[in-house]
Amino acid sequence: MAVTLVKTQPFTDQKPGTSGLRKKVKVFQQPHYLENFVQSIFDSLEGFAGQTLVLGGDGRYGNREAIATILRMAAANGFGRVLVGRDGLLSTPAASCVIRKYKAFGGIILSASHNPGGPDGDFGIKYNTGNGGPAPEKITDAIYARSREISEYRILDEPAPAIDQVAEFTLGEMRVSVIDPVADYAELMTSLFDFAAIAELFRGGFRMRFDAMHAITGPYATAILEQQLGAPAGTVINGVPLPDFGGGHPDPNLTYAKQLVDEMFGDDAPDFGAASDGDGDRNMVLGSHFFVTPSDSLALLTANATVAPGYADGLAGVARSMPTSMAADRVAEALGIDCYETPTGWKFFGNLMDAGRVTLCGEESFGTGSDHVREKDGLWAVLFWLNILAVRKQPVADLVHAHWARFGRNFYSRHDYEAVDKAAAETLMDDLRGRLDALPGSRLGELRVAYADDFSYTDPVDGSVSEHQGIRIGFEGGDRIVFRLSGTGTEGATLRVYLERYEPDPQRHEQDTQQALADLILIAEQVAGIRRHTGRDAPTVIT
Ligand code: VG1
Ligand code: CO
Repeated sequence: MAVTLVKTQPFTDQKPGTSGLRKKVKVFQQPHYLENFVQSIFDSLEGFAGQTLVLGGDGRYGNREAIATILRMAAANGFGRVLVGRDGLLSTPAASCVIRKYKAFGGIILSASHNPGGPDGDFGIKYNTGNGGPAPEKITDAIYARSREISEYRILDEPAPAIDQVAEFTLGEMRVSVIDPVADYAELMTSLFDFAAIAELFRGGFRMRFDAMHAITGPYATAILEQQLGAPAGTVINGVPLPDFGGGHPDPNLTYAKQLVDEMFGDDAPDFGAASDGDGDRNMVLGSHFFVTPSDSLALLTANATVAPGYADGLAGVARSMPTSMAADRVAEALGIDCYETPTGWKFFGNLMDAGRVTLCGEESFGTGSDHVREKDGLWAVLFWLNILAVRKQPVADLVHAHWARFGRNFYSRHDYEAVDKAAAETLMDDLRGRLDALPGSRLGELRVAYADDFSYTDPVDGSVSEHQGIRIGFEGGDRIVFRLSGTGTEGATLRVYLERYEPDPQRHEQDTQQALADLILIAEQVAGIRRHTGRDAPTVIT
């Protein structure tokens, strides 16, 4: 086996963010850029000689070439076997499923998730550990440290085999198993949900539209919804994954999933609509003329979980990221189960799930999942909703209204200011941080500040501490504003402002969300000086 040791220089910018290393394709195209990061991953791990690595990606521009390179590097670094998705494809949740099922040492996922693709778009890479989940900060910090001092990487002197068919190869001394990207995942889904009941729902004329946004979930959704569950052909739209996602922005929200949203709010709207993102871990759920916020979705799944066979015994607990609305907290309280509040990013849920403390997790950013894998899972959430709809036999809007009537409604919205000047965004955050101590007890608008802090999280399982995870301003009565800078963007900075108001009175549940939050939106502008710092009058995206 001929291994080449390639001399290289460190790059200074390979610090993983909320979910792996994400950069413009152009940055990844620099010679050695990908290789340096992959070698830094391998150099930060111990004990993988002869072990199995899972490899796949969301199919975006550059995926195929990166897969070939990583196969040759895995062989040169001594992995015993790589399980790679056919054509280099694996959705993020499917990769997590495969890592767990085959007890792999870990996995490399090529994805920039909801970020646009194509030559001018983004690329990304992340490492997942043997539990199937994103590497914790201890490992991502080690990878970053290694990337700052790397001087060579190892690569096999042999081309990687074609991986367009399920097959077995050897590459150097390493086994390469090309697997069907959908099969293991689909099997896991059948073990969790009542497929017979969902198939019956479709037989009864229930109409659904699933927008795969030309991203990775197309093949998964077509196989499961149309082929296994019998939904009519055409239920899945934009189902063919394309390297540039058809020029779109594969982020399932009211702005970017426009085709689906137009249909769900149009004449003759289907009963149920859903979409997923670039790598298949996000979901958006809609009823006819009705949008379900991700925070409400988590609360509703928690409240109704036992209708699904995989959750019939009840939930150990539930977790949500800090900026996610507190709707799930009320359900957890009613159910008598624990509710955890973690920083943004799925990596913080892993320990809680591994320790058996939580079953369901969710984020306001269209992410929901459970301990069936260690990633959020878009299609899983959609199947969970279908299972609930099949059992409850009520329209989506009625289910959500009944939920609000019982638990109260958490009006919730996120305002994103994308691609703002990085220094300006950091100054805004620093300014605000500097004034936090003086805020409690003061009045902002008509509201009195109950607390103001920079969120810090101590992992209850391993005691690790993560600081500066978002600025929270909480008001008497439960209203909240949270400010965070995104850790997934690749252009300037993205300021996220999260707004929440709890409304127990069902008479007031029909208000428009932005109206219900209007005074909080004003307060956010006043307290943070968004316009003054960023020059922006309005958010780029409102979800
Ligand atoms: C965003 C979301 C966060 C999510 C992350 C990865 O991070 O806010 O909730 O976990 O994306 O999602 P940030 O740092 O930009 O706010 V995905 O679908 O990219 O894997
Ligand atoms: Co994603």
